[in-house]
Amino acid sequence: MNATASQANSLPDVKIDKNEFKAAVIRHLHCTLGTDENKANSHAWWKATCAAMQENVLEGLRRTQKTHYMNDTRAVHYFSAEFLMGRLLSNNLQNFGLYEVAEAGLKELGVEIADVLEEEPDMALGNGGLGRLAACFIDSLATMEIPAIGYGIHYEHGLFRQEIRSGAQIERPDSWRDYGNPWEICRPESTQEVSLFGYVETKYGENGRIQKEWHPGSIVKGVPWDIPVVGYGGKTVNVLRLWQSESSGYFNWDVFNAGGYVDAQRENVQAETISKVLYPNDETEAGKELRLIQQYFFCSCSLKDIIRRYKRAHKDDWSRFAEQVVIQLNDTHPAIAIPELMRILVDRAQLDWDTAWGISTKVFAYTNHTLLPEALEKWPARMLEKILPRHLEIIYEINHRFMDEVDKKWPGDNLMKAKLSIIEEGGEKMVRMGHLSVIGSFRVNGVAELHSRLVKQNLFPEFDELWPEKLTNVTNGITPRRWLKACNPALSKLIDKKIGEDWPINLKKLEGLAKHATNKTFQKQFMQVKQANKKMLAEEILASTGIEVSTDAIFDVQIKRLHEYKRQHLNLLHIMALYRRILENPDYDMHPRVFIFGAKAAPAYTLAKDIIYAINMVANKVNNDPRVGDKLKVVFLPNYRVSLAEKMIPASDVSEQISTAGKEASGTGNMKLALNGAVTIGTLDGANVEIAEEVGDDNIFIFGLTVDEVTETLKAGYNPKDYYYQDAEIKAVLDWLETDYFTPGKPGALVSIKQSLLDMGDPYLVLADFRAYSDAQIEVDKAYRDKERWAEMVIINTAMMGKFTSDRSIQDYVDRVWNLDPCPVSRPQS
Ligand code: CR6
Repeated sequence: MNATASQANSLPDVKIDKNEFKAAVIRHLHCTLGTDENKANSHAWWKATCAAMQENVLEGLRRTQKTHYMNDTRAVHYFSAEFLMGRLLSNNLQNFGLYEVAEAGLKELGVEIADVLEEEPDMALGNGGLGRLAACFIDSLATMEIPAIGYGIHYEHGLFRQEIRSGAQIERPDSWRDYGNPWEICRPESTQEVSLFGYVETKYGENGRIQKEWHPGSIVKGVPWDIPVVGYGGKTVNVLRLWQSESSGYFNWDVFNAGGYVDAQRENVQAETISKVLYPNDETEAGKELRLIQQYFFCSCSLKDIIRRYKRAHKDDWSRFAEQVVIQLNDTHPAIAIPELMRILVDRAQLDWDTAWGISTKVFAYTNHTLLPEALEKWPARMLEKILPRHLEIIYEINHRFMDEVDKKWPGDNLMKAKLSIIEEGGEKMVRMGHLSVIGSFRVNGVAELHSRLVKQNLFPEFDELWPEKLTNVTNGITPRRWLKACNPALSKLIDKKIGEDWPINLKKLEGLAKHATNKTFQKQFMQVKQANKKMLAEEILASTGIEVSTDAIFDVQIKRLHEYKRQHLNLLHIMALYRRILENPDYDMHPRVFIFGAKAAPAYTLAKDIIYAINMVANKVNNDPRVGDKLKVVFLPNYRVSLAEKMIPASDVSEQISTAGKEASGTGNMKLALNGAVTIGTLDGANVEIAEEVGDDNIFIFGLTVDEVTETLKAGYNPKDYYYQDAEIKAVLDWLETDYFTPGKPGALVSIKQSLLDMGDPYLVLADFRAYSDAQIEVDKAYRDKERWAEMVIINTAMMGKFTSDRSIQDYVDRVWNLDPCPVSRPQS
């Protein structure tokens, strides 16, 4: 299945030795940083090490770009408003096969590599799963030697840094490049200009053809920054190109002349603000003018960049454009690229509409990442008209022609037209970006089997009927280079010894571990690694929260954005129930457990912030209650991010994947945790379903309502109060929230959670699933106490995660969507 990856790559071959590496680091310490070994602090060592690495990276980049240019290859362009890259040094070292060389070299210079790596700020240009998926995908694309470019926004501030003060989340600005980022390269020579606002003039060309001319009210510059993306083996080095906005200093002459002076002033967005900050909303639509401008800004820059490159080889011959270019739209955030390409083809290149549409609909493919209605982007037509007047016209034209098609299929069916139209009428006229994406793309995919089925059945059933070939599935994946090899070196080495070293590019090989799952010696080795990882995490927990935890306890981990549908509050209610059971019966029989959370809440999502506060308040009480001792601990690790995930995941015993069935499109944390030997407790939602298929029912704890049962329950008129009155434990725990037991002197401080569950109708069925969850947790407890049985489960989980490498996802995209070939880049003989 991973033919491309395994063909294209052997294991990373070491190109430079320790002494050369040391010399390069020292040279950069002296000549790039102007310091020396005696004065340098960890930060300087980090920068010098990055600079030394960057020499190899840039050589690979040059070679790759030359190879791609010479071969004039078809390439995929991954358009994404988010790339959650995390740290790059350790990854780049690993991918070049130089990690051990660097570790030993630095040691000889008196420096610990771990301290150096800790200096690197995370590149947090994303919110959560969607952004991290984009980062995993570009890693796989480079590893599989596929010509690819990632296109996005060079946010000055990525996702906010989370601090916890008196239990509550405080947001602080993230500044990932305050002291300069050693990996990025500015390319001012490839600057693009982007138009905004203004008006459209209708003219008649010489041939009598109607000609549209957009007179923009404002023009901004987009300056590209390139981040090299090193494939495993260090052969292909692709690029992530991120656009930064700058003022163009352009005077709005046209608008001024047309008498729009006041408008011109009002519409003059401050150019620099466009790429200033990442919107911190996960899933939910931001609904802001600036957000739409951000989307258009990076799409327009990227399209112009692609076209510039295409024209270098093909001049004005558009006939081969769709052969050379495929653009993957990561959610609807870049959907505005569709009318932008049409505008360029029709207004600029003067192609007729049908030719332009023929090209455009062979270029775009769209990935849907959610069914949550509040996350499906819609923009007021009025807003589009103001910011992008020509694009609105084009969208109307696309829609008009599409409505004709609908009429052919369902003659005279106006309800159907209203349903499928890009324009939502009724209240304020809205432009549905999801519909635009489906209509303008040749392929649409969901991100897990279950999700893709629901996309077909519930979200876009009529589109599926109209174009039966268009909707498909590509199950998400994760890069095993970062999420096992780099983050869990001890386990990686154990695996290397057992099954050889090429599993990072052929993850199905992990299945070779399964036959050792019952082997006592191997179990012991595997669990020793887990224990050592738990010790490291315990130290981290102590350092960052002051909480002491026992590594003999079960480390039960829930890490993901905070959202009601992900149900961190279900976890919390269960913790409270356990606490109550212990108070009522000091001999309550359970294996000690540490519940560990990591989660950021969108700053405006009050209930999500309340849940964080509640977790911390409950933690405070439980952790300091002498009646509880080591049996139960609760830890909320602040500022959850990629680099923290890399420490938590290898140390986890239990993986909490407890979303309401039908709500989590896929999940990817579930894959990372299972890959590192955590056993899942989860609902039949998203990719959990496929994880269960791979590991088998005996090696996962599935509980709760299925998608169909959720639907039935809601249809039957779900009343959470029934559960409240019928289950004494649920009642006691919810009532507890209303007292000041956890918030001394502040009764009612946690009441919003109870209200959301009882008075607001418990939209995510927390109470309906509580008992099943609690029972499943009892099963987890039992299973853990049988050491051998648990070790077997853990090993099987790691062994059966082969399917979830992002190399497989990329291969699926290649086969089902992109239709392109790898382009091997040779490395110089050393
Ligand atoms: N929030 C899904 O919710 C999925 C990722 C990547 C999400 C999550 O289940 O794994 O995308 N959706 O496909 C959106 O961001 C819209 C996410 O990360």
